[in-house]
Amino acid sequence: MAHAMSDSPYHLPAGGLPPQTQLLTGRAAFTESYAVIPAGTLSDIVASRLPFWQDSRFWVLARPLSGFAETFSQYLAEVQPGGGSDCPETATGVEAVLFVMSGEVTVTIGAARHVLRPGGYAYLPPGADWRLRNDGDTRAVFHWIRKAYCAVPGLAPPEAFVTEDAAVTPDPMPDTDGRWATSRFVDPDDMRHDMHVTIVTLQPGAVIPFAETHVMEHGLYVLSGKAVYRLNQDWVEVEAGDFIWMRAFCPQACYAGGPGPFRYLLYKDVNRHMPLAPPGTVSPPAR
Ligand code: UGY
Ligand code: MN
Repeated sequence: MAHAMSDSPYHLPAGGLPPQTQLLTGRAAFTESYAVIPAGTLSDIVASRLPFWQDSRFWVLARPLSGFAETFSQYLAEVQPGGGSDCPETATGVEAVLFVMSGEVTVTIGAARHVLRPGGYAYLPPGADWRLRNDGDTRAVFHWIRKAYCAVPGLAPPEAFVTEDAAVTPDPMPDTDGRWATSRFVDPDDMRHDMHVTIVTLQPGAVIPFAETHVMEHGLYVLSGKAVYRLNQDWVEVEAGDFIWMRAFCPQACYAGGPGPFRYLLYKDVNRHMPLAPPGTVSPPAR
């Protein structure tokens, strides 16, 4: 499928189908603790369609999978001009983040209409009445991250909000002179939120200096730049348009390679107790 030129600062999926002359050697990997879905694998034949969406297709980058990452699903959505949905979400209790990479989408939340352009970000709480249309004249490409909201008695779910990448001042990580920084779209102290979708920026040569090993899962889409990423016991070279999916406790670190900043959209489940087996479902030890 041919696409109009884009001036997006983020890497977009090309679609199409590789030629018969292409070698099979590539960087796609699915291991016990991480998956790498390189940009070049997002071809026409691996895209899905969804009910009640018109002129749209979706590259499913992550989904709950037993024995692997379990808390979220992430789609790279492509909506043609005039396309969209009046019934985008068909499950109940689901919250979402939309992050626009190219084109223009109109997101209506209740009675409020928002036009989101590249860098546009929307948080949609569980039960939000929302719809989406591409009223522009080029394809729109955006991330759609879905999570079953973990409600807590006594805590109301968060309200919907819309913002953009450029409106958020990246929060420098300690002792890095801002060479590693995180754009946070919600207050980390706000316990109503059970997922953070942030943008991490590392300047060329900056590093995550230890193998983070944590209970939270990640979906990581490289928006721009390149790096060598440490995933469990492997060093993996990644570039703009690649997706990394990390299981809980997958050790992770990186060196940013330059020449430009290495930036990625990062999903992380946060702020909730770990679910335990209900009483009575665990057998007492045999006597
Ligand atoms: O917040 C994080 O877990 C983040 N530093 N992880 C990452 O970038 N891989
Ligand atoms: Mn992490």
